Amino acid sequence: MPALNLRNLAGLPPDVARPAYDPAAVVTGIVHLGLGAFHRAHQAVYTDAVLARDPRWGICGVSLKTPRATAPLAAQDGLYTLLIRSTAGTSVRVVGSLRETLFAGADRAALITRFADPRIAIVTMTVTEKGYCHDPATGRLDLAHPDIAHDLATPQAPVSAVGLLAAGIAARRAAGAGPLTVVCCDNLPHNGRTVEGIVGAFAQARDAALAEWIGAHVAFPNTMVDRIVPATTPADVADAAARLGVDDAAPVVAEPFIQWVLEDRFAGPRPPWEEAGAQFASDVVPFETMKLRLLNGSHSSLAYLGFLLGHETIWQASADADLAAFVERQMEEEIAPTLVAPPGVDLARYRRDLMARFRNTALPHRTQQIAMDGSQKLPQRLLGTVRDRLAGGGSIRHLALAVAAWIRYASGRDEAGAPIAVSDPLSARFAAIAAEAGEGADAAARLTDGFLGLAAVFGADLPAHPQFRAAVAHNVAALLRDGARRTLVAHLAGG
Ligand code: CS2
Repeated sequence: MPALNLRNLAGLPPDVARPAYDPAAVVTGIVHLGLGAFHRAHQAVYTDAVLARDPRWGICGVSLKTPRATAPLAAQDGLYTLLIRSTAGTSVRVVGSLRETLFAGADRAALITRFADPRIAIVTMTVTEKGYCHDPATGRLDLAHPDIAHDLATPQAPVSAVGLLAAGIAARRAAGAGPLTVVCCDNLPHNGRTVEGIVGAFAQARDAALAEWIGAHVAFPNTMVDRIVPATTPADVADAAARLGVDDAAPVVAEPFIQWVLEDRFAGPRPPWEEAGAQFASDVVPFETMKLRLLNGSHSSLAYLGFLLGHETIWQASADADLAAFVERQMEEEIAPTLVAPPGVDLARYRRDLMARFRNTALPHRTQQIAMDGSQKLPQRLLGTVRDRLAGGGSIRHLALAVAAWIRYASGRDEAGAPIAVSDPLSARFAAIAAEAGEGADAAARLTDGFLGLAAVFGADLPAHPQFRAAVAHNVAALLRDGARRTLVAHLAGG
């Protein structure tokens, strides 16, 4: 079969939605760093929906680590399929907003030069939590990170997203190409402000005048992004081809739900994303805290406990009555009380809708995928909530079980004693802690002490908090002794 491209776009089957504009007539106005599935199912879709009205916002999509996405997309003129899956069926849409692709590993100089184009006004980013090379517990740049040390030593050949951004902004400043807006679309707390601090610290270490220019000319709005987008599987690739009648090597799959709330704080022009359903707000923090704590906090809880219980996907974990009862009670009793409802949002309804989204059987989302990089995710998903609960004198018994499930998972052996493929920047530390904890009666206490000693995750305050330490230790011991099922059942019976 021929591959999807601009020439065969018009001949696709009639039930395939396609761009309502001529992709060839679009001008590039956005550079996007991190060309993974999430970007292609989220920001690129909002942009696709407004290009007919305003063709200035084509996207130059950049892959940082591998050409896995850029190579097929370049061969397909940037076109790809979005398969939206629910129990009601699948809808199919070809997205055309990706007008250029670059692989930073091969096209670094071209990429840095791209920032100096005055028609480019926005840089969006989805580089995952660990891509910011920061300390997850504090949100500050980790100057000791090997990629950051490399990029400070050789600023013209950066390997990190932060170093690339700084090099690009320096080129823009030198060219007099005008102000820039950097829109972080990763699940970090106060993501705009956090990235502003990280990029500012990097620039400061490189060149104080650059840091000053960034302070005056680059805006970093906070955003809340939401859409469940599992990794694409070979079955999805086959399904896209069957529906299109041409091959697509880079389709993405997503749920029907989509949300984007952006702080209205841009340094220059921007696409009219509100016409595609995005919300602009003066304060995004209540939206973002709600989403990180309720959605992502529950997702991680389902992933760790679900994995230990033998569930491969989130919908299977959510169909487990004990586990569903646990995450519902965790949301209602411990997470929701820490939140301020954002304007127009009913938190009880939001929680119910989340459970329905998790139960989408048409969208297998692997617990192992969500379990990745827990060291980078726990602080904003579970530990901020723990801190607020402790400060207010509230119970943390559910949260402590979720944290213990992470420790049990990250220790690297499942309940049958088989190794777990733990993917995390700190996985070598985890393995050392687990080896040191060994077996036997005190293993749980040693494991708990070792993990709580990870300051990048827990900071200095939580390990010193007797209630938190005791609750986590109790649950780690129960998980090791009794297994996840008996621990969960006893937990639910315990009040
Ligand atoms: C998930 C998120 O992989 C994960 O850790 O929790 O990617 C989640 O699906 C999205 O944030 C939903 O918006």
